[in-house]
Amino acid sequence: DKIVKDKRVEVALRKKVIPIKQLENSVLFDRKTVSLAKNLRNSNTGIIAEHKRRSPSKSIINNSLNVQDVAKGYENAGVCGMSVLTDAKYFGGSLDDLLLVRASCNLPLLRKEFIIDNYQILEAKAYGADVILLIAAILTKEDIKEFSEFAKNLQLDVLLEVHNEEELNKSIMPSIDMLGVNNRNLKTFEVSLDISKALSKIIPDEFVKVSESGISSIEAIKELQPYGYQGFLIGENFMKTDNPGESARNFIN
Ligand code: IGP
Repeated sequence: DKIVKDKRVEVALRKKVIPIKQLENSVLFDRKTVSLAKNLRNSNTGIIAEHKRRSPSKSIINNSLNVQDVAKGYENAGVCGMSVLTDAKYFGGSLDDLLLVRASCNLPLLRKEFIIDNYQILEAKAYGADVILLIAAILTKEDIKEFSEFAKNLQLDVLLEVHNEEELNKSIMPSIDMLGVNNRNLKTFEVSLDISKALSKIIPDEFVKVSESGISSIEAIKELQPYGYQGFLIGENFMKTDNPGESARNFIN
């Protein structure tokens, strides 16, 4: 679809500007990563807080905050990890956001991106990420295997995102650490926690289960925990406020 086409053009350009060798030689490339999956297993709140300026479904969410302040606020609140949108066109993010966040906190960081090429995984590592997202809806089973194994070799955790049973079935493999169920349909933008509830039953126990999108209350988390969810990816609900860190803290205490 459209996003994948845009990404292929973007990645081809990026490769010309910053060659692979240069990414591999960067200082952060040798940093010891932190495991988000491990953090989630040891937590009883499991919040992954997202930095999100805007989205295709909501347009502008928050354009006035400094990304480093947001990161420090989330870390002080005691979240388990942070997700940083790096897509510019649809979400107003960038790899510089990721770098700035890396410089301001010690949380495990997820590069939130439409990954279609190993090059983007090298970028994730070079700009300070600990985790990559793979979206089953835009990848083949072979892609998922290639990208997840590539990430594991770089000591990155892999969060694989699904929205239905078919996507889940092609995604079960040992190189995946966490299975994320997106409650939002990426085509219609409709959100329902029932998606997480239904799919939880067919996710094998060895994967950390993460529920993504449309989570706007502690009650929603309480509702999902009995289905085995240990991670909750929350963006808009925190970012739409003046103080996302404070909003996250309210979900933890
Ligand atoms: C966060 P929300 O509804 O709390 O802002 O959702 C996150 O789940 C969402 O940003 C997301 C996303 C994605 C964005 C989930 N999967 C894939 C871009 C691409």
